Order: sequence, then structure tokens, then C-alpha cells
Amino acid sequence: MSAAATEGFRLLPGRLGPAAQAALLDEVLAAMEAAPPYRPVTPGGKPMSVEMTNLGPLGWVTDARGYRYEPAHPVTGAPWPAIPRALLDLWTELADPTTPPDACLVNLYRDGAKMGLHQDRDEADFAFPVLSVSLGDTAIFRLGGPKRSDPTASLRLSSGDVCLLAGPARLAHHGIDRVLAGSSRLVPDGGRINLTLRRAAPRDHVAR
Ligand code: MD6
Ligand code: FE
Repeated sequence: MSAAATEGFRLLPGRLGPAAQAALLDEVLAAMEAAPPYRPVTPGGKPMSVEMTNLGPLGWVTDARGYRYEPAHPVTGAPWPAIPRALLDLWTELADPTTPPDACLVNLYRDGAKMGLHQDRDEADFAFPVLSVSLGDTAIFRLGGPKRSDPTASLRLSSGDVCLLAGPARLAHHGIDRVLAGSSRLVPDGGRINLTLRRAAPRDHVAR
């Protein structure tokens, strides 16, 4: 891992215990009934292997028009469901004590899904961290540096783990090489759910 990526990267293994994981999963599964996961298409026209939905005033979307944040589900047209209280509290404790997150991307990995090396850079202010919570099957996470060509390291993200990209690591490249099918029994019908909390709008923006 490059020195730049190491500083500001935090992994909190098992930050959520089994009961907290189960309670959060219940809320996320209920939200996914209202806002069903769908397969987004990259600006280049490739369907992603990961299914996505969002929680909060804004949600990250991708299609032929590019990457951006939108207030409504692209398939149903409905506003995204609320971010669960437990996630808002985690953000307050670990990411920013005063400015709430306004977006939570939900990534659903079913058989064989992965996510290529990327930076999270569609947010207005990179001073805010991105905070991720993993539920279900263990993922092989790759973490590099601010340049795509920087050296990378491989880490495991297991159910209940929380990770933060903050400070110098905020713009580190990262991705999911693969998910270890059957490594957890948490998610019904198997797989992995990753929740990434972000502040997409500027600090002074009031969601309405
Ligand atoms: C995933 N995670 O774990 C994908 N982004 O499924 C991310 O892309 C990510 O884990 C920003 C910060 C932390 C992350
Ligand atoms: Fe990311």
C-alpha cells in the first residue's frame, strides 16, 4: 500500500457486532423493497455486475449521461428511502461530528459480482470522508493510491467491518476483486451488501 493511501485509511474490523449487523440488515432489506436494486450501466455502456440502490436525500447513479447524484430512483422515480439512524450515528462518531451524510450507496454483490478499481470523486467536497459498512460475505478489497498506477494492497472486508477513506486516502483508488461466496450466512440467498455513506452536496447545503 502506498504511504499516501495508508494515511487516512482506517479499517475497524467487527465494528458492528452480530446483533447490530442483523438490525441494520433488516432496515436495509426493508428499504430495498421500496427502492429495488438495479444493474447500472457505465457511461461507456457496460452493465455493472454489482446491483445498486441508494438511501438518503441523494443517490449515486451512472448511465449514458455519466456519474452523478440524483434525488430519485432512476427506475421507479421515487425518492430514495431514509438513511438508517445507526448509520447516521456511525458517521457522526467516525466521519464528521457536525455535517450529516446526504447519500448512502447500497452495493449488492450476488454471484460473481465485483467492482473495478475506482476513485470516489463525484462529491462536492473531498474534505468529508467516505465511510463503508460491509454486511454478509467477505470481500477481497484492493486499495491503492491517488494515482491509478500506484501500488496496491489486498485486504479482506468481512461482515460488520467499517472502513473509512479520509484525508490523504480520500481519493485513493480502490475496488472489489471478488467476494467469497458462502463465507457468511447473514444475507438471505447469499451475497454481500456494502453501504457507503457520503456527503455529496457542499457543507452548507440544506437538503429539502
Ligand atoms: C465495496 N466500496 O466495498 C465498494 N468506496 O463494495 C467502495 O467503493 C468504497 O469501501 C469508498 C470508501 C470505502 C469503500
Ligand atoms: Fe468507492
